[in-house]
Amino acid sequence: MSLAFCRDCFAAASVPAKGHFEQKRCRACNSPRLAYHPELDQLTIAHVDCDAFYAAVEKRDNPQLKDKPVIIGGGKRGVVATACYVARIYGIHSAMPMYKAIKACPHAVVLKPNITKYSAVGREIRKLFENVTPQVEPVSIDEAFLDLTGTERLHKQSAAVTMAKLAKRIEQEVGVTVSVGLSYNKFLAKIASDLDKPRGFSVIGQTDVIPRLAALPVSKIPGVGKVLQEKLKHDGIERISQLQTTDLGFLVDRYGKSGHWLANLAQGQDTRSVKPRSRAKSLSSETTFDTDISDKETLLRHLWRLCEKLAKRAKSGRKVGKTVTLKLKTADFQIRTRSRTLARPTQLSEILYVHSKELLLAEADGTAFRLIGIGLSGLHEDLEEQEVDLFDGVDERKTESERAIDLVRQKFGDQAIMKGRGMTKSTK
Ligand code: DCP
Ligand code: MG
Repeated sequence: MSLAFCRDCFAAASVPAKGHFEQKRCRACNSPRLAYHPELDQLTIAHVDCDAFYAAVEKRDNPQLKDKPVIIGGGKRGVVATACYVARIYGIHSAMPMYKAIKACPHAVVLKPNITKYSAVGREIRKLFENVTPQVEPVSIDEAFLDLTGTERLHKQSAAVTMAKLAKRIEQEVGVTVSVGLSYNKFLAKIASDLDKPRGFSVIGQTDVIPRLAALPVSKIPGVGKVLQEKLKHDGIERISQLQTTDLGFLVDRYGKSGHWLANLAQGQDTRSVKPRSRAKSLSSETTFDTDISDKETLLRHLWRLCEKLAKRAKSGRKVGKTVTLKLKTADFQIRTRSRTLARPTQLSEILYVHSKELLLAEADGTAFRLIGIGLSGLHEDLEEQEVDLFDGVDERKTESERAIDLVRQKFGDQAIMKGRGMTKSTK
């Protein structure tokens, strides 16, 4: 397999046995889009991310917008969701307040997001991913990790060529462009996909990992948010090169577990595997009591814990579901199930709790129960987060606070925040 090829016609380019690859254009089609890396035939972990995704879909559907600066955003939060690459020339970026964006580029075309449409496009793209490998881990509406290990024999080409062909196919069949990062682990693949946007194809191997990372600011490390960036800056660390040379003991002293994590990533070490989503159609969680329970408050406390547990599993599998089912087993082993279908799918414990609580209160008439369980069915994947993360009769502040807590737990672990309802007698 070749170490260089053309990303337009896929012709192999020859690489001199010694010395640098200096060919500028494809000898077959004259395209300048050549891919070369000394380890090109060995790297199999890819990250794919669509370019200016929402804006790209809108441009696809209205060719008059093709060369215009397009901003998608506004709505409730009044911020930019994304800006096309023309608009980015004016300094516009995601999460910028809309008024600032319009000030920077008054002639921009501003469109409200159509999440339903973007989700459908996201699903179409995912099907194409799954054509090349079953090992696809979607990360968000427009990005995924692909593990192509072992596909070389099947496709009779390197993972690199498979990915370049996939990118071309997405352009032709879906009408949006993507950027591909190829490496030997997820962290590096993700870093790589961002290096050459839009329509990019970047490769990071063992031979160049250290200098490639060294050139980047720490903010490029996924998971290094504003707070950690500030703390690092305070310690004089702004670039990954500095993490590479800082004493591990110092990093661990200052940042605990995160110090280890940062030090490993700075060397390009990441042991996470690509995890395809499970295809479960329902999730459930139940508990059998040591002694039968008839007290409402005690049952509600158990119910809340189960809701939290179920929500956690739904979130980690990125699932949302529409039907909530309460299961009870009486002291004499009679099973009662009560279900409710929600107006909108959810994965939030607050919403699960509000509905299952009503179901439970209708049953908790003094009967002694030996088991309580909760289930969520009608599952599908949570790619339409903005669409499904609605309130369904639950206090909006509660759902927002649940999202905020999730972020903290993701970073610092489950014990970082416990909700009072699971610990005290209050079941509000
Ligand atoms: N998005 C959003 N709000 C944000 C960031 C993103 O609503 N703060 C939405 C709009 C994006 C989509 O998610 O189109 C994908 O996010 P990306 O971060 O991948 O950004 P883009 O695909 O728009 O641009 P890029 O080419 O940088 O990936
Ligand atoms: Mg994107």
